[in-house]
Amino acid sequence: MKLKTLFTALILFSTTAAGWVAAQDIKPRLIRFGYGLNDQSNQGRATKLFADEIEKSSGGKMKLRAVGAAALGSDVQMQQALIGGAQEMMVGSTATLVGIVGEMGLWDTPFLFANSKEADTILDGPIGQKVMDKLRDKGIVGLVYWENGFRNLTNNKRPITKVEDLDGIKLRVMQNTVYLDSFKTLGANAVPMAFSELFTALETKAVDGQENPYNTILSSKFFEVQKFMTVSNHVYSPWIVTVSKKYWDQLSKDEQKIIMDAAIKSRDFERVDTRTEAGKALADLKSKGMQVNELSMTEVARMREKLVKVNAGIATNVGNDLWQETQAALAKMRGQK
Ligand code: TK8
Repeated sequence: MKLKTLFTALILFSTTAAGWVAAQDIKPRLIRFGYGLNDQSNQGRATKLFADEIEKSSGGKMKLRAVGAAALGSDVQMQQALIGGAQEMMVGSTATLVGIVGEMGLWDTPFLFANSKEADTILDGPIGQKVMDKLRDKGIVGLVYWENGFRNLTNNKRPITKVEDLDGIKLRVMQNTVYLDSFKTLGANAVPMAFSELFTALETKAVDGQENPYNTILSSKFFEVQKFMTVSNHVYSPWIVTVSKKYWDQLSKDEQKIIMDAAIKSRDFERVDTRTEAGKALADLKSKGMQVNELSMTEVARMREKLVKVNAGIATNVGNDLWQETQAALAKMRGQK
């Protein structure tokens, strides 16, 4: 009898408004976080750390549900979901944001950064912030840049030892005009395509080649479907961690801080992890059977020479002020060495 009373009381309590609100409060805030690579990749590892940090520092009140391998969609599809508020967060290439914020095309400038120190300084400094802040008006909040890395060419036709070797190679590029123009200028038959479709396209020989950092060539197992790799380091590409502005604006200042602090930790971890992996990846890729050659200094210089006219177009598209400011900041850093 006593037990039955308690039971009834419990049911009554849990169905009252107060009980319902209390239950809602305990429910963790679930953040859907999408990314394009698999969970074994540098992107996957940093996402795991980011998720752990958020859960830890929110005392379990906030939870990141990370979904890799583009299972929530390609970079472009996820960006749209963020803008619409159907998805909370993602990490992906800045290159795929160029259609939304033209200034993002700055990072796709071939040979913009000479090394990762230059990349970190510019991306984490006022210029990187300025470009990131442009996203807000479009419904996206940028938090931090992660390293995707310096990109190298792979293909199934031949080793690229000189610019002319790119002639007619069907090369998948990221979906923006800078990449398209750059590789067309170099003579390749550039095909824009979402990353999520790339492995199959290489496997079925719909395209001959692609370009990505060592880490991705390794983690996405492109070595299984690509014979030649050419070390060209033709561009440094960043990833960017972003939040739906609709979601961000609903969060308290404390909740925003938890996410931001975790994002900074994930960035610092990700860069070290990516660079460590990249340092070993070349040997790994060779041992997996890839035939690797390094583009000579002379050929790199020829490539840069050909791409000068692309740079003029980028300057116009991102705005001359931003272009000049970036060039000046780089010149200053290089002068200080
Ligand atoms: C992953 C992509 C990838 C990028 C590409 O979603 O598309 O080639 O390098 O990292 O953003």
